[in-house]
Amino acid sequence: MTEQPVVLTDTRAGVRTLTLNRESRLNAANDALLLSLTEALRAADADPAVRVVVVTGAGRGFCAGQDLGDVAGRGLSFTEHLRRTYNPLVRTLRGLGKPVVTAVNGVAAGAGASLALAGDIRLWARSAQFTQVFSNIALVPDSGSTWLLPRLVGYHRAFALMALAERVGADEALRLGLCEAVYPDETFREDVQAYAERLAARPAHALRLTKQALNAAMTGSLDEALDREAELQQLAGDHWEHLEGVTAFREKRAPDFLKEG
Ligand code: T3D
Repeated sequence: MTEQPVVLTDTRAGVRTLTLNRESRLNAANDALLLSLTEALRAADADPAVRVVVVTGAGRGFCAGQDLGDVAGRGLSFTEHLRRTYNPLVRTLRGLGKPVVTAVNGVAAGAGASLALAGDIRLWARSAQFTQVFSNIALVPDSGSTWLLPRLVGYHRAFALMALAERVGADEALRLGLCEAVYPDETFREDVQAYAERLAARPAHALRLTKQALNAAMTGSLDEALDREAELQQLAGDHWEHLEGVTAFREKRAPDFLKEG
């Protein structure tokens, strides 16, 4: 019997969906999954037919974090392991030149919760859950959670979520700003595809520059952001997408940002 890939790839209408595929382990991450996902993200970035990337999970889980059955005897320190697997994954995901949607279909725990936060857009199914489970096994949050979570919810709430590892459901996630929208479980995959197709129809070059500006602004000063915006605006303004946007506005029609894609 042929073994199933740990990451499934599907492309429809400019949307590349990457599905974590270790269903019986709630898509807990082993090295094969982490390296395959990183590779798949890089391939999506390089493929001109792809305008938006969706990361989701097979079955009832999004990702249960590190596969705890895959740790013993791996012969790497924690530091080495993070540097070789999770860190390149998170850097690749956050640095992608295309919008990334994390479609959280079920439980997101540990590094899986970090991954759920790392998307540019986070869409949740009604039954999804988020838990900073690291302290249950006396580890510290990794894969970017210590950077992203306090920026979303503030230091104190982040610490409480990390210290108590309580599960956060969809309504609270929406209230806390851990996701942009919640959809019914029954229609989740179609709702995600429809959202991603809306993103795919937006101006790809301008969105790439927008991500660059926002990501840099998250660590810099207002002064630096103003200077960067002025530089990136020139790149956006010189691009055909801008001419199309302005022409469409004048002609009172919807812009077509796909025509040169
Ligand atoms: O380099 C390094 O190693 C450091 C990196 C660390 C990164 C991390 O992510 S550390 C955190 C690791 N993850 C966890 O500690 C999560 C452990 N899992 C849970 O706490 C719970 O399973 C969940 C909260 C995720 C879901 O609970 P529930 O009740 O919905 O499901 P369940 O029944 O506990 O799990 C279903 C199955 O998935 C079960 O297998 P079974 O009994 O049906 O054969 C369970 O053992 C398995 N599973 C769930 N999470 C993991 C897992 N198997 C391996 N590793 C897991 N992380």
